[in-house]
Amino acid sequence: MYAQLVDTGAKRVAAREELAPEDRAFQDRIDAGVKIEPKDPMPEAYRRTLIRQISQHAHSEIVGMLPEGNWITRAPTLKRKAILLAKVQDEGGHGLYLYSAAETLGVSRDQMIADLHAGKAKYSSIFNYPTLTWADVGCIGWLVDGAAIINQIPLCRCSYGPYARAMVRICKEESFHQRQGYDIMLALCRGAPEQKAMAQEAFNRWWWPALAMQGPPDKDSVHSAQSMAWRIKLFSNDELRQKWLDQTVPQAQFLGLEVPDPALRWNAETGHWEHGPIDWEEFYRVIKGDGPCNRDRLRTRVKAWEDGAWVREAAVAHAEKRAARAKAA
Ligand code: BYC
Repeated sequence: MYAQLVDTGAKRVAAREELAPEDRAFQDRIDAGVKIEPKDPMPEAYRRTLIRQISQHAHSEIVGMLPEGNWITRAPTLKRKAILLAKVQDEGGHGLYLYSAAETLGVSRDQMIADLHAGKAKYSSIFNYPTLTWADVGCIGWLVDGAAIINQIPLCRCSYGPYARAMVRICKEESFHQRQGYDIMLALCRGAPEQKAMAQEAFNRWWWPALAMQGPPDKDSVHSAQSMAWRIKLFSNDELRQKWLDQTVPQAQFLGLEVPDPALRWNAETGHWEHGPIDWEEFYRVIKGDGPCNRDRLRTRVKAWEDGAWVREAAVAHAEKRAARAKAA
């Protein structure tokens, strides 16, 4: 309903016998675990699905620098500031690897950024929430990077070579990000009652958006079935959400934090935690542009792009001069 910005043309997953011979050959390569490389033949819908997902992923990394960047000047100690600076820089690097991976599919970075700035391309819902206290920085690292790792480790084995290789580098850094977030929460929860209260208050605000960020429930997920058939996704949204829940609840218990979900329960039969209903209306409102910080995030990105125009122009002028000099020589 709120999807299909990039219409892949694939409304349902076609059975093998319905596929054209070249698409069947492609599917056989995917099923055999062969990595697809940029110059290999690929169905147009596969290429467009990858551009959609990888560019959105890149935008999430870049917009994801903003909520934490807000705390660099106010980090409580020099050590925390140095760690946070490194983390936010890492996110910028992740965005650049991912834009490069998407460019191998024939789309330019300028086009992807124009789509983001025009509000046509999405980025993760989670970055449309504000960071009101230092504990929010802890919650982002622990909960959001924790969710990102669960989503991204399988992507290291996805079918498209450049995306899978970019994810290997990214995942190495994400695990440090999650640990730094948990470390902030640990310090606050072992601190004064006011610090513990601040940790609980931030946790209450981040819990539900973090639970929703793996995407709509499987029954409403538009792209999952086809993306899983192409091994662009290896796990469904609900499977990823369950893994995150099972990992995170014991971590919250260790911190002594109360999960803000009265319906949360351990199911001894399945061996999994179960959560109460997620407010999907809020999720869709946020991804449509009406979250608490959507306008602010986009305004900041557009301003950064415009303020940086002179750097891009200078780089182009320098490259042209070098090329002209090389030609003359
Ligand atoms: N926010 O059919 P579905 C990070 C959209 S970076 C916004 O299930 P799909 C980090 C979806 O795009 C985190 N939109 O889609 C960075 C689709 O709309 P379109 C980012 C969402 O693609 C810095 C529609 O809803 N990670 O963690 O099969 C600092 C229907 O959904 C969201 C990635 O991008 C959402 N949360 O599955 C710290 C990982 N969820 O495109 C941390 C790569 C869904 O048709 N991406 N939508 O207009 C993926 O794995 C998949 O794209 C998703 C969604 C699981 C996110």
